[in-house]
Amino acid sequence: MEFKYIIYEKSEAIATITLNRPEALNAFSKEVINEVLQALEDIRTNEGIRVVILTGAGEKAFSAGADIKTMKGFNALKGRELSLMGERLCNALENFEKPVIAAINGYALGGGLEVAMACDLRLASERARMGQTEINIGLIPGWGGTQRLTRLIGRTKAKELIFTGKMIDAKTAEKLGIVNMVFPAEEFREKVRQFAKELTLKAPVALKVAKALINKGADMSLDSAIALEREGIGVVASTEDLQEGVSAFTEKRKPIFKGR
Ligand code: DAK
Repeated sequence: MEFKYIIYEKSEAIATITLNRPEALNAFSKEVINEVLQALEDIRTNEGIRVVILTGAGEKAFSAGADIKTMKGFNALKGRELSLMGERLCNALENFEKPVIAAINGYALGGGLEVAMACDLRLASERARMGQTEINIGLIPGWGGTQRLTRLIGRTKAKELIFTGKMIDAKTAEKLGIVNMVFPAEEFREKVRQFAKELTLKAPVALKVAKALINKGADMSLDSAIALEREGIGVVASTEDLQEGVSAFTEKRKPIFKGR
């Protein structure tokens, strides 16, 4: 597959999508979004790939958000189109049937943070800076940020970040629960890879079902969500991988899961 705005690599059951417009701090244009969606479709149908890493090229940015330069002369139709593109990308990441890790190597601002929040886990370099900065250009988050940020950290802090448009550092983001872990910049890529590698060794069906239950259950009543969990565990209980896990445990060896 040939790409112009992303780098797409596959090795050791991990696919890495690198947003590759460092001269524009990896801002999301329509073309970037389309290429990420194409790569995701390739990963979806590739049984050998178990985990996805989404990151940014260069040392400076994961992504500085939607491409502000394309917003000149904006109107309702163009705004709607931009909204649809971002929604498609965020929904594709959130509903993707394999774990997606956002590796936040630098700035994650506006739409950049919104895309990272649609991923399952966020690992940050200590150099990373994050913010819903849209208010500074007279806008609000438009790719789900008002909702995903609020669900992640609660209304009080979400309002503070969205109303002020201020940037926070990686450690503050970790304390707030926006990122899972922070690593030193010089070992960031390696640490992310190690983390992803661990996930490649877990049972793929169990990961897929756990992800769906956590995502769908969050918007349901506890009773309905627990009923859904019961159905989910029914699916996982019928996998060959569960039998492999049980055998490995009793034989005191590491399991080899096949995703069946
Ligand atoms: N878009 C396009 N280009 C960008 C960009 C962006 N978001 N951010 C940076 N760049 C470009 C800069 O223009 C500059 O390009 P040249 O001038 O060299 O051609 C290059 O990247 C390097 O940036 P700087 O020179 O500014 O670098 P600094 O280190 O001085 O500053 C910075 C770094 C991250 C503090 C600064 O670049 C900055 O403040 N950038 C803007 C960040 C931001 O506000 N991001 C939020 C974007 S708004 C919608 C749905 C969703 C959205 C909008 C509408 N609807 C449904 C209607 C989403 C909106 C956003 O994401």
